[in-house]
Formats: sequence, structure tokens, C-alpha cells
Amino acid sequence: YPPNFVPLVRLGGNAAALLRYTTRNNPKPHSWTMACASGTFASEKGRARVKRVSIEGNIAVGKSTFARLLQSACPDWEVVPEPVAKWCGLYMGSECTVNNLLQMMYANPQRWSYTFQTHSCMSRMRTQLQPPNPRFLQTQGSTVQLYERSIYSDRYIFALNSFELGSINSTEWTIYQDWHTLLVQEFGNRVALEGIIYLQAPPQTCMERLKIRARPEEQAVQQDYLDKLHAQHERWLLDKSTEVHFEPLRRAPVLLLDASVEFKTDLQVQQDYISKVHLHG
Ligand code: UDP
Ligand code: DCM
Ligand code: MG
Repeated sequence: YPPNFVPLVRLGGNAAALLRYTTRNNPKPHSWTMACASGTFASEKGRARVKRVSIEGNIAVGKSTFARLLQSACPDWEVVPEPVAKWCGLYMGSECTVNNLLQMMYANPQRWSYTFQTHSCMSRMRTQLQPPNPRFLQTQGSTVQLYERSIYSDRYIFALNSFELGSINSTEWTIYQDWHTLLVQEFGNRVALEGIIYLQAPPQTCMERLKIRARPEEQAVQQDYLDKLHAQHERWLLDKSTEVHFEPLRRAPVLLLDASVEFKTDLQVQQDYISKVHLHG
């Protein structure tokens, strides 16, 4: 092996365990990058698929809570939380850190909604384009990536809602849709969803949970804003009356889970929901 050889992961399978490696000069070997670009990855036993699933739902409905439950029930799945901390300017990694855009957006929606929606969707797009963490690669069956929200709710829930409320003007909305469509078309199946889990709860329940969580940036959020977001979710995921521009997204099955119950503490409900997720493949 070269002197800078760094073992990255050992995938399961008999004596012929597959060893992937990276070097300091070449962090993503060519074959790896190419394989992931097509939505699959090469393994010794052939090509396996990556299934991407998103958890959708209103603010504070319990998406992160549910994602954590799924992570403990299904340790083979890669759970990708929403990068809210980045939008609040708390992220100190290699990407550029901006001010607390979430706070700025809520304080002055007309001025900052387009900027916030651009930044949040771009940061999510960057995350979704990452190849699966090698720790979660499966040699048999599909590798599963579970996202908290998606670039589709960014557009069909939040950006659309901001446009309808007048916080994003028609010029900004045209530009947003233009680059969003271009990115989805360019990156095709690297951002396609296999399915959607919709956590549904009355907006009042979300309001109560939002208050319990008490993010400083969200203090000004009112019930009627959650009502509007709720209606957007229902239109997109249940009534299917939102105009969606991507055929694979229209076909993605939606698993509806009642999040109005206290699933955080109720073990029976947790088991029921986890088995429903498994049943839906
Ligand atoms: N929560 C709760 N019971 C539940 C689900 C969530 O009390 O059954 C609380 C959770 O502990 C948190 C708040 O609701 O304080 C919002 O949950 P989370 O951050 O998971 O919501 P998200 O915004 O990610 O949907
Ligand atoms: N948010 C937004 N627009 C998006 C995505 C998220 O305004 N495209 C906001 C809503 C919440 C926070 O970011 O205030 C995400 O938190 P949660 O996970 O609680 O919904
Ligand atoms: Mg969350």
C-alpha cells in the first residue's frame, strides 16, 4: 500500500470483505465518485441501490425526534438531520458561515426570505449530493438514506408559501424556480426520493411543541403561519393539488403517520410506526 493509505471502511461479506480506501491526495477515489453520480455504488457483489427517503412535516411536528427513533431502530440507515444550525450561523466548518439567517428571515421576511430560501436549499442540496457515508453501505439490498426534509419541501412548502404570502416577490420566485429546476434536472437521480414519510399533526400541536423546544429564532412564529404551512403539506402530499414539476417526485409514495399522539414517549406507537416504515419498504 502507498504510505498515505488510510482504510476507510470494511464492508461485510465472507472472507472477501471489501476494503475501500482513500488517500490524503485523493479523498474520493474516481470509481467511488463515478458510481455515486449514477445513484448506485459499486460493490464486490455488483451494484446496489441507494434509497433516499425524506421525513416531511410542519415546524416542530417531531421530525428530528422521529428521525432519532428510526436511527436507533435501524442502525444500518444513514439519518441526515436538517442543517438548522448552519442557517443560524452556528456552523464553524469549512463551508462559509453566514449570519443568523433564520432569525433575519423571521424578523424581516420581505427582505430576507429569498436569501434564506436560497441558502437553505443550497446547503441541503450540497448535503444530498454527498455519497452515502461508507459506514452505512450495504453489500446486499439497498443502502438507505433518511433525510429530515428535502429540496422538494424547500420549494413546494416554504418557498411557495413565502411567495403566496408576498415575502418573496414574483421576480425572486421566478429566479428561485429556475435554478431549482435546473439543479434537480442536472443532478437527477442523486436527489430523487424513493418515498416520503409525512408526519401529520394539527398546527396547534406543532405550536405547543414549538414553544416547548423554544428556539430563540422562532419566538415570533404565530399559529396562522403554522396553519398555512399545514395546508401546504396537505396540498402537496395528500390532495396532490400542488403543481409539482418532477415526475419521479409525483410518483414517490407517501406514508402518512399521525404525529398528534405522543410518539416520543409511547413505545407502542413507536413500534407501530417503525413497522409501518418497514412495511412500506
Ligand atoms: N415532541 C414531543 N412529543 C412528541 C414529539 C416531539 O414532546 O411526540 C417535542 C420534542 O421533544 C421537541 C419538540 O416537540 O421539544 C419539537 O420536536 P422536533 O424538534 O423533533 O420537531 P421538528 O421540528 O424536527 O419536526
Ligand atoms: N425553514 C424555512 N424554510 C425552509 C426550511 C426550513 O423557513 N425551506 C425554517 C422553518 C423552521 C426551521 O427552518 O423555523 C426548521 O425547523 P424544523 O425542523 O423545526 O421545521
Ligand atoms: Mg428538526
